[in-house]
Amino acid sequence: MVFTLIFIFSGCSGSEVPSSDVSQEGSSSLEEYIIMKGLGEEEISISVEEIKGLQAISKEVTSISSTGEENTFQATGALLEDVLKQRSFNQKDLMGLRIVAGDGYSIEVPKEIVGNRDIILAYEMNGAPLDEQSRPLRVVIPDERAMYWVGNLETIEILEKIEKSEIHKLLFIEALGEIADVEDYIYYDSIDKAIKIQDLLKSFGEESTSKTVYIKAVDGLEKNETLPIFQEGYIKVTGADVPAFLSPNMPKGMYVKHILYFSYDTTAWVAYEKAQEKLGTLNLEDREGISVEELLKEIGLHEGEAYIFTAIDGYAVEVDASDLGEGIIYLDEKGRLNTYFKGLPKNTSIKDLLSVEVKK
Ligand SMILES: Nc1nc2c(c(=O)[nH]1)N[C@H]1C(S)=C(S)[C@@H](COP(=O)(O)O)O[C@H]1N2
Ligand SMILES: [Mo]
Repeated sequence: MVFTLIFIFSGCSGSEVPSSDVSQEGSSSLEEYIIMKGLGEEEISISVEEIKGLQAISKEVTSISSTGEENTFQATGALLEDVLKQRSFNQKDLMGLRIVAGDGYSIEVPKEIVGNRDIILAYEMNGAPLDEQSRPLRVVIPDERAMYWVGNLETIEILEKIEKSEIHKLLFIEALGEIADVEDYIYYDSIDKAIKIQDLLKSFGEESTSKTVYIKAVDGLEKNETLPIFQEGYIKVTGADVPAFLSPNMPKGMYVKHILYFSYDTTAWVAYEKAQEKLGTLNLEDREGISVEELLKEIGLHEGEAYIFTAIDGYAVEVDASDLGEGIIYLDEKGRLNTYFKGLPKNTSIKDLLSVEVKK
């Protein structure tokens, strides 16, 4: 029932009459339109008619899938640059975009892409009008990943800045199951375990001042997700593709599989298994694990003179930055994460590691 309703609501949001707080530019109100935010104080609505009236370009364009596969199309549409120019903006100066679709899909387009690529607002693909799913416009960014090619375009938001905060603390995703509630999560044909992100953030009592969450996957994919979207999701910790960010209410294209880490504010949540895949292992005596120094570098943990290592039971120990090169974090037979520092006293060998923090 709930799902049906969500479906109906989102299904018709693309072509509705604009709400009254939106200033109308151009003609009649029943036609298709998109919304642009961030060009001024008020959001503006731009009719698809207006976009079709701009200089049309028709171009062979290639998209890249998540597995690296390329697909080529003939796209016809107008350039976002022309829409911006008419309003005295230049695409090159923008810090980034967030593109939102009528079906709930949304993605942030970083400055490097916005500043270097054509962004086509396409109304025809391969010489035919867009299909029902993609109407009224599809964003086409040639030679970029298909995840940026947002169909069913509803809103383009110009971002003022892209957040990237300093990391002061890292926590292990593997340790989360021991401190937060884990629920059954149906993933295709299997019943896996997942943690509700809302619970997770609550149990750590951390109020984020940032508006976005940064997620990096082990294959190099990087994404910023809005905090509201992130908070509605789950981190799946068992079964295929883990750790994965997902939600039953979210378009599948927004899922992030094989997370290396995600961060918001000054905290990063790291998947040990993925860090090992990415960084490789180091042998110290008879133990094999990832180098503490390399891990902190990968996450960009802000340089400190000393770090505090804390176990799940609250046991904590301080280690000088100069000793990190001789330290590893390893997984034992019981599946616990431990630390080992060569040449340091035994009290630095932590069982069941939860976090590493810069000493203030
Ligand atoms: N509106 C909307 N646009 C979207 C998506 C979506 O779920 N909704 N998925 C994106 C992702 S992740 C991909 S890979 C491509 C898939 O495009 P295709 O269905 O045309 O192959 O569309 C992108 N644009
Ligand atoms: Mo995708």
